[in-house]
Amino acid sequence: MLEGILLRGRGGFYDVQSNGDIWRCTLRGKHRWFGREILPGDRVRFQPLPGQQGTIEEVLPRQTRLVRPAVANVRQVIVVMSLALPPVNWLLLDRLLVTAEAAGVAPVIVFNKVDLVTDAGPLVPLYRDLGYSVMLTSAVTLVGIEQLRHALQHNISVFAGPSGVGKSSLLNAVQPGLRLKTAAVSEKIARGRHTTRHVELLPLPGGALVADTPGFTQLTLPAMKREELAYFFPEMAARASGCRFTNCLHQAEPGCAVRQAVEAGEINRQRYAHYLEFLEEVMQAERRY
Ligand SMILES: Nc1nc2c(ncn2[C@@H]2O[C@H](COP(=O)(O)OP(=O)(O)OP(=O)(O)O)[C@@H](O)[C@H]2O)c(=O)[nH]1
Ligand SMILES: [Mg+2]
Ligand SMILES: [Zn+2]
Repeated sequence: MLEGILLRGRGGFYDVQSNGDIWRCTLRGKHRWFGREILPGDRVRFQPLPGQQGTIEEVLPRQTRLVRPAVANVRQVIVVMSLALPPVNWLLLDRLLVTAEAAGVAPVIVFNKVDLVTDAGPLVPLYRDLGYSVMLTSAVTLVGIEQLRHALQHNISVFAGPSGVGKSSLLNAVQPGLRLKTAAVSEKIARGRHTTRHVELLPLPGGALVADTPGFTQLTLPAMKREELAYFFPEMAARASGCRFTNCLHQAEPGCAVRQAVEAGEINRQRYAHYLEFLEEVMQAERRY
């Protein structure tokens, strides 16, 4: 038996990377898999067959599982936003950060298309101050590409962000010859569909596995208790112990250290507004369970 990582599954075939080779596998005993899922990123055990083929016998326990994109064992989400067109979707950025943290996956924020702006704007340093890893890149001038390449090494990463921000272009810049399809923002809108459609892990030199994903702007927050949300906002988590009530949700409670920090300008108002919006959503979802 060999062990490997599933890169992609399509049409009943599963490509598994093991010791630098790719094995084309099928699933042993279809009925045994009923109701069980197998995702790119899953570590699997397979019986090797002649001609670099095999049968997958077992999926090993997962460390993480992202819902969108559905990839297992992801170590980091590269959240890509564009500083030009399309403009930064700050709400989606915060949503992606919360989603990543809740799944136990480290977020890396990439502000792309720096070649098109003279000033990245006041909110970009905010995220670095919050403790996030922030990169400024250009797939055209290749600014920041080496840093991005380095971050991808020996890791399973997924790229996420709206359509047209340059996720595929960045991967092409990281790995010349990859030739992922890209398309102008205007064409994407005109065609009304994404350039990147299937989710698969691409093996890059340096032991990197990366998933390019179709752009999206809709994303449901993962199920969580309302008290948990503030943990995923570092600036609030750091102050919550100063609140009068231990179960403070930082809405309108008296003696709330988070609100005081917002009033004092120590917590960014937009971030706080997003927190309140997400809190509503989390509470709505709680009622459905
Ligand atoms: N000027 C400039 N243009 C860029 C940069 N990165 C990407 N683009 C352009 O932006 C457009 C969209 O790039 P894609 O790589 O297709 O975007 P994507 O995020 O993969 O989009 P989807 O696959 O639809 O989700 C293309 O026309 C790219 O050439 C950049 O750093 N600078
Ligand atoms: Mg793409
Ligand atoms: Zn509070």
